[in-house]
Amino acid sequence: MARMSHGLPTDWLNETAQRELLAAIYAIISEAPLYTPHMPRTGLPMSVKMTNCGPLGWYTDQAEGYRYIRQHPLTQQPWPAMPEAFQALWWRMTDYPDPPEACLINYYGPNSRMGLHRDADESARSAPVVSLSLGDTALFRIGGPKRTDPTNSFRLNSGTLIALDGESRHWHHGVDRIYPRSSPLLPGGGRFNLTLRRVNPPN
Ligand code: MD3
Ligand code: FE
Repeated sequence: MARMSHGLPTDWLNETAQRELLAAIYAIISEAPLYTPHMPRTGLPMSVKMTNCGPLGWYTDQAEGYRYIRQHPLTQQPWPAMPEAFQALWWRMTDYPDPPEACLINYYGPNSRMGLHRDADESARSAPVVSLSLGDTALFRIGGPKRTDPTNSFRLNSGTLIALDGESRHWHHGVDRIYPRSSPLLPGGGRFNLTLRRVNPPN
């Protein structure tokens, strides 16, 4: 594993591995379609579309806000099982003793972005987060524990794996933009990001 200038452990998947994971994502979406999440209070739609696999999935709507739920909000079915190949990314990037409980699948179109935020909906506060980027390159921004801390930006291109662990787990971060047509991986263009998470502390 390498450590980039931002200090986070990173690794890369080759094109064959990327295509295999992409096929698994399309299989999940055929059962658990992408939905548009809505912000708490304002009810404004997010520009990123989402779905999940694994026992728990991240969701937000105007009425109840950010949370993890066990069923797809539209189909009411349990989230599809997490493919072994996704769990393997977790074991490859962390030495956390328990398997991930949630895999959020974010889809970014040409105009999608994600504002600066912290991930704070998991009670397993010391567990790492593992992220995989597939498709178009994203301009990612990461700051510090305070919203006003200085930030660093770097590009996440297709096949990049990052583990957010220790202090970085609680830092502000966001996606400023994606670079349309920067990758040939997705037939219709755009970017998928997988985030593997532990939600509940181990027993
Ligand atoms: C840094 N997703 O879903 S992944 C999110 O590219 C999210 O879709 C972004 O932020 C995306 O919440 C970034 C990389 C990532 C994930 C979790 C983090 C970076 C993080 C948690 C803490 C600090
Ligand atoms: Fe996040």
